[in-house]
Amino acid sequence: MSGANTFGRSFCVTTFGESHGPAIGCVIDGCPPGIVIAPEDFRADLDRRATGRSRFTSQRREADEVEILSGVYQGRSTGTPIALLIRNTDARSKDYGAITESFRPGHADYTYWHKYGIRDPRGGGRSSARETTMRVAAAVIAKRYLAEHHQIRIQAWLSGIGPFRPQRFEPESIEDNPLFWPDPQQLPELEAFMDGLRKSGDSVGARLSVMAENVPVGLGEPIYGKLDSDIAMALMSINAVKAVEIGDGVEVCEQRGSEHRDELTAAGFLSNHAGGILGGISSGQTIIAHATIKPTSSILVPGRSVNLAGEAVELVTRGRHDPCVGIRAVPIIEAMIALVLMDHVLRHRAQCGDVLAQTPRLPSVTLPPEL
Ligand code: EPS
Repeated sequence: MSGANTFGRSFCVTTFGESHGPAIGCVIDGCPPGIVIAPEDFRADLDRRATGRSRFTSQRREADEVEILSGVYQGRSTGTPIALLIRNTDARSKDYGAITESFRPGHADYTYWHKYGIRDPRGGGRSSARETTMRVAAAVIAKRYLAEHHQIRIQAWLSGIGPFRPQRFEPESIEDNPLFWPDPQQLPELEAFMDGLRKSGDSVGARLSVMAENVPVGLGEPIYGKLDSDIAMALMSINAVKAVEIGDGVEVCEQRGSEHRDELTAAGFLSNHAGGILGGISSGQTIIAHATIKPTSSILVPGRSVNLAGEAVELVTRGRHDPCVGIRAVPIIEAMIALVLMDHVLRHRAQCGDVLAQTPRLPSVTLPPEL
C-alpha cells in the first residue's frame, strides 16, 4: 500500500486533508454494525483536543463540527464504510507567507519538500497537528465499542512538561485543568511557567502517559503484530512524538530480573512493570504506555535556515502556535490506543475467538502508575 494514510488491519482508518484545505476527514472500514453514533458524540473528545480552549494552546478557533457522510443509518453503524468530514473554518494562510520560500528549523518543511518536490506550507499541510483531529473522531467510535463490549476505559494525562514532573497522581483532577495534569498542587507553578514561555516566544516538550483498564488477556499477534509494537507505531505516528515507552520503558535498564518480573498470585499480578503486555500479548493487566513529544518548531525565537535556493536566511514563525503541543496530545494518545485495541479485539476474535484456556484468568488489579 503506497501513501501510508491508513491505520489498522481489521478496523481500518484512512485520514485525509490538510490544515488549510477545505476540510479534513476519515473513512473507517471494518467497523462492526449496530454501534450507536450521532454527530454530537464526537463533541467531548474533539473539544479536549481542540485549539483555542485555553491560553496554553494555539488560538485558532475551529468549530470541529462532524458530518457523518456514510455508514450510519437511523443512528447506528451499518457495517459499511463510515465517512466523517470536518470543514476547516478558521485557517489564516497569510501567516505562512514567510515560510513558503524557506524551511522552519526542526520542522517537516524541509523533508516534505525534498521527498515530494512540492509542499502545502499553509498551516504545515498534512504535517500539522490538525491532522490528529480525525484520529480522535474515529476513536470515539472505537472507544464506545470497547467500553460497551469489554468495559475498557482509556485515560491519558500529562506526565511531564519541560523540567516538571507530577509529584502525586490524583486521577480525578486530570480533566479539571487545561493541562491534563494529575497533581493539582503544582498547577500555579506550571501555569506561571507556561505564561513565561509564551511571552518569550519559545516552546517546550512534554511527556504523556496513558493507561487502558480492563483489556482482556490475549490481544496481540506475535511476531510482527505484537500489541506493544503496534502501540509503539501508533504513538510514534503522531506528529512530533520522539519517544515511546511501554510499562517501565527505559527504566528497565537499571532493574534486576527479580525486581522487574511481575509475580503472579491467584489474586492477581503483584506489580505491573511490563505495562500489561508479555511477549507482545496483553496479560489482562492495565496497559501503560508513555510518549514524549518535542517542542513545537513554529516559534518566535529567530533561527538560522536556508531558502529554496539554499541561501542563508533568518526565520521567525509568526501566527497562532502551541507553546507546548503535547498538552493537546492527551486525547490523541488515548485515540491511538483505542484504535490499536479495537483493531486487535477484532483480529483476536477472528483468529482465536474459539480458544478456551483451562487456567482461570487472574483478576485485573489496577495499580497506581509509577511517577
Ligand atoms: C499547527 C499550527 C496552528 C494550530 C494547528 C497546528 O495552525 P494555524 O497556523 O493554521 O493557526 O492551530 O492546530 C490546529 C488547527 C488543530 O486543530 O490542531 C501546526 O503547525 O501544527
